[in-house]
Amino acid sequence: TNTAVGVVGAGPAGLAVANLLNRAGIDCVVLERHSRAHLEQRARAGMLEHRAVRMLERHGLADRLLASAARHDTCEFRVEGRRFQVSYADLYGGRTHYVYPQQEVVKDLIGAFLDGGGDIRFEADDVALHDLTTDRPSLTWRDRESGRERRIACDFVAGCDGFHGVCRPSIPDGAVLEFVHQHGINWLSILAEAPPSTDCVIYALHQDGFAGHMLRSPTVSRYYLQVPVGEDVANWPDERVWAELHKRLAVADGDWRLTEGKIVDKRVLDMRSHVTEPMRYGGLFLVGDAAHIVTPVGAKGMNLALHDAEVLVDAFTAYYRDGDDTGLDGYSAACLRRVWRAQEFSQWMTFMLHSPGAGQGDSQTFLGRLAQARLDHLMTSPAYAASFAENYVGVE
Ligand code: RFL
Repeated sequence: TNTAVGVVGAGPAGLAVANLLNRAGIDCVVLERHSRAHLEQRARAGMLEHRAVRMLERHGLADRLLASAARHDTCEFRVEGRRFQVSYADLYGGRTHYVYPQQEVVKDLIGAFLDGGGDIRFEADDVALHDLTTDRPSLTWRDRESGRERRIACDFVAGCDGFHGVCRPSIPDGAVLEFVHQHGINWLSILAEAPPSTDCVIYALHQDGFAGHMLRSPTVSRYYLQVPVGEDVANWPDERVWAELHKRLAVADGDWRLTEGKIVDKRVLDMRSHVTEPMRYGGLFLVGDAAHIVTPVGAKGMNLALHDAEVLVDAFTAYYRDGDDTGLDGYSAACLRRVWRAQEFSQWMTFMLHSPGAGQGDSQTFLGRLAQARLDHLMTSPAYAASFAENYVGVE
């Protein structure tokens, strides 16, 4: 078989590429390691920027999202029990976040693609990329059910298989630059079957470390706790998680209460950043997490993936319609501009919310005081808050 674009990975990036290609009348085949059922219940991100939602809407992919997502216009900071809210939508032309779990985005995109006659091969094992620097790259894989080896030739490959995928490692050593940064911070990430105890995201600074309360749905919430680097999740039985959340999120006055629930997922996240430059090697275009990882602090990952997908499909459309390859040549630079902006903002926010020695007996540091000064600036300066709002809800 042949196709125009071979897409590896059916996360937000790969599914957005596939749907937009389908709508542009460009043939593609998607290869995905996991089953459809697995993808449709894999909980990860949950905050979509105004811009990402408008993009999905333009392509007729946002009906269910617009009918059911909560819109968010405010976030709250807590500093040692004091509360402060930033109404970021008011500071950025009324643009809001949409709270809609990633697995729902994935479910909608799989449904729309298959309804439109799209071709996804789930449970594709041992995907391999070949002849990327020729005009006829190809993909091979083994179909899990039948055990049969398959091959497809294509004009281009869209590498949308996330950070641990096979596409980026298919690029020979030295052919691209890799920028890597470890932020020296770990989070315990917790997903619980608990209704939200807040109507906006809470970022709390405490001498024992950062705590966050994110929203996902009326019955599920996500929480984060800063933990020592290299922490073992076994050190965090559920009772300790709740005790720590109660303590770090507590307010000095008022009657705020944290509602507990059944913890369904608990894992340690290492705050790291990674950028591959350029996001292209021959006929392979890297899209989303396959090309770049940002820390989850600013909630940018899924939004960047959707932006890359749109830029890439615009470029493919110009190529197939007019024979114009300037968009393909400019793909990497166009995406990286937004990627680096998101990296800078995420690093800015990471630094503001984490005293470097917090919880490790060393909260009185120079960098800790700088982080406090940054937060104080945000709380007192409308001009600074407007700049935060633009970055947080996403530059247009
Ligand atoms: P994905 O979602 O990882 O999808 C990659 C797909 O490729 C498949 N795959 C393969 N298929 C075939 N062969 C192989 N060899 C393959 N290897 C992998 C995988 O099964 C998968 O289906 O990457 P994509 O599409 O680039 O999307 C990126 C987002 O998933 C990611 O950036 C976000 O989840 C990051 N993120 C957040 N982003 C936001 O915008 N807002 C948030 O609030 C937010 N919160 C988060 C997050 C990520 C988190 N974790 C778990 C890392 C919260 C958390 C806890």
